[in-house]
Amino acid sequence: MGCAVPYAIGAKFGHPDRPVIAFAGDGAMQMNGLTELITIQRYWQEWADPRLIVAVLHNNDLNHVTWELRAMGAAPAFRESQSLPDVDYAAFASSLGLESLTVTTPDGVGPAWDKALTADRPTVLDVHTNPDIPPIPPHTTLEQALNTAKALAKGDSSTWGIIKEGVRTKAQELLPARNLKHMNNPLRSSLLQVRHPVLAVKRHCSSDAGAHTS
Ligand SMILES: Cc1ncc(C[n+]2csc(CCOP(=O)(O)OP(=O)(O)O)c2C)c(N)n1
Ligand SMILES: [Mg+2]
Repeated sequence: MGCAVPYAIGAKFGHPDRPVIAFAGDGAMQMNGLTELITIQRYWQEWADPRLIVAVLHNNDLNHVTWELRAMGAAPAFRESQSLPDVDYAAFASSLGLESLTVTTPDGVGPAWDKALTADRPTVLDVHTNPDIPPIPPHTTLEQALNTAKALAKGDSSTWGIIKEGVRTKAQELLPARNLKHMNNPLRSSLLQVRHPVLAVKRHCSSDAGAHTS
């Protein structure tokens, strides 16, 4: 946690002629990413290709750990430790003279990436995301599933949101038209337009890799 933006800056110094993309959680941005945007503001004009895109996954929650506690400890979300103050990441970036966009709907994702990938300076994409979508790892155990169900049954404040998103996701799988839209994912098609390979930076450090592939 907290490594994406500093690693992205390092990648830019290693390959100033290539675009670099970092995906960062909002908790990580509040930990150190926001201050590292000041580093970007200081140095970006030295880079031959000025594109450095920081996509902030804005869910107002330390979500990885919220889900970890549900799946491993059968513990409902403990808001006092998990919730984050709401911050306007795009406004902060703008105040530094960086490009910025706020994305609040799925349809806004494609155009935002198009703008970021054609910008003449680094960009912060403030992407609002839903903390109630389970980050299901590839090998979920029965114990993890049961723990999560127990946590929700204990009165987790997100119980109904999680059920709603679960039903909606299942319905999308069953409706072919929606499926097609999902397959033609706008981020993927925007990235395919970039001529040189893009360096994507992981959100969380490897110590977390066992539980989630984030
Ligand atoms: C330096 C450090 N502190 C704490 C953790 C434990 N940890 C892993 S993920 C996480 C929450 C991350 O929250 P956020 O950045 O908002 O990302 P989200 O999971 O919400 O997408 C925490 C506290 C860590 N991996 N590294
Ligand atoms: Mg978060």
